[in-house]
Amino acid sequence: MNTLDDIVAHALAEFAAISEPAKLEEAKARYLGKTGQITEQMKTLGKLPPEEKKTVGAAINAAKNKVEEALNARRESLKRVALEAQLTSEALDVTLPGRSEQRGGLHPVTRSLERIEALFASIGFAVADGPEIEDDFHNFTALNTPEDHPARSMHDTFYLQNPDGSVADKVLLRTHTSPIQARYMQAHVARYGHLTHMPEIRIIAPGRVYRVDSDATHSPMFHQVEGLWVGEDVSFADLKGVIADFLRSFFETDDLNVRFRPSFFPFTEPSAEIDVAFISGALKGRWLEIAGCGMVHPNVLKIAGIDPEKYTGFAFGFGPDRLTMLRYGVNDLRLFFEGDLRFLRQFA
Ligand code: 2NM
Repeated sequence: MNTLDDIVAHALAEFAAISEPAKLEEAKARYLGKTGQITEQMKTLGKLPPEEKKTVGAAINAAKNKVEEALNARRESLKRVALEAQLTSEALDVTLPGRSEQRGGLHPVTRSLERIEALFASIGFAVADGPEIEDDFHNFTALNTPEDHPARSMHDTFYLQNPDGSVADKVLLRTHTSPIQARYMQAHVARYGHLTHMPEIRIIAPGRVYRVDSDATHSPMFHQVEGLWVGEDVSFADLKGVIADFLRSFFETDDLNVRFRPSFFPFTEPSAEIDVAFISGALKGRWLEIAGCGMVHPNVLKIAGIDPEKYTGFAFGFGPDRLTMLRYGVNDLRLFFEGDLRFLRQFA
């Protein structure tokens, strides 16, 4: 093998071993650059006798062409490899499903509250609300609850603290939605108290309430819907009709027994617990305590400025959380308030 063949063989081997374009250009310089090996061969031509120039020149050119060809071929090959790599890494699967919108949904208790509001609206009840931070007067005193009642203790009720840590002057998280009704009655009397015949009060008061209590069936925050109907001849019979009708509508079944069991509340007299028993289905036969009710106590009417000799009223209170558990077959109240989307999505 002569020198030229050696140079070509080396160049070809070197190019083949290179996989980076920049390195390939450096290698090119070593053969074809100003001081490259092929170029140096060209420079020897001048010293040759004229008769050899032609053949040696032709051989050098042929070698140069081979090197250039190999160089170009390697350049193309590296370009192809780079393109393949880019196409692979940037591959786009146009058959993948798109990212769809995440649809929100109403909380199951909110769905119940909306149903309850709609059902009572259909028999003329307006929706009333009020503050969740209440004072002792509206939460207890106006509702005929005595000074020594257990609900008034620190043990049962969340009292607010002053910034220095001392207990605020009997400011609390409302323990029921009845203060809404107490406030509503007072405002009603302020507007219509001068009339010989005040318009009837027919409201429901839905909302969050707070008690110091927490287990599978009690949450420190839960919901209540209370109702109030005050007028000139409102009776316990009206109460029974309204409640029984509501429960059958809410549970969408007439297969329902409803019973009123004598009970006691400071703000009603007489008072009753309301039980339901489903006639069929998973819960069939068992009496379930579902609400409390009664005729509004004369003292409650009096404190609001309503004459109990002229007006009577009934009131009731139930837990929409519990109604929702029964309607959907949920067995742990806490699931409603943990915010676990795996649970909540089932109602969306
Ligand atoms: C209940 C049970 C019985 C009730 C009473 C009143 C008011 F303001 F008229 F006095 N509101 N709600 C009431 C009566 C609530 O919940 C178990």
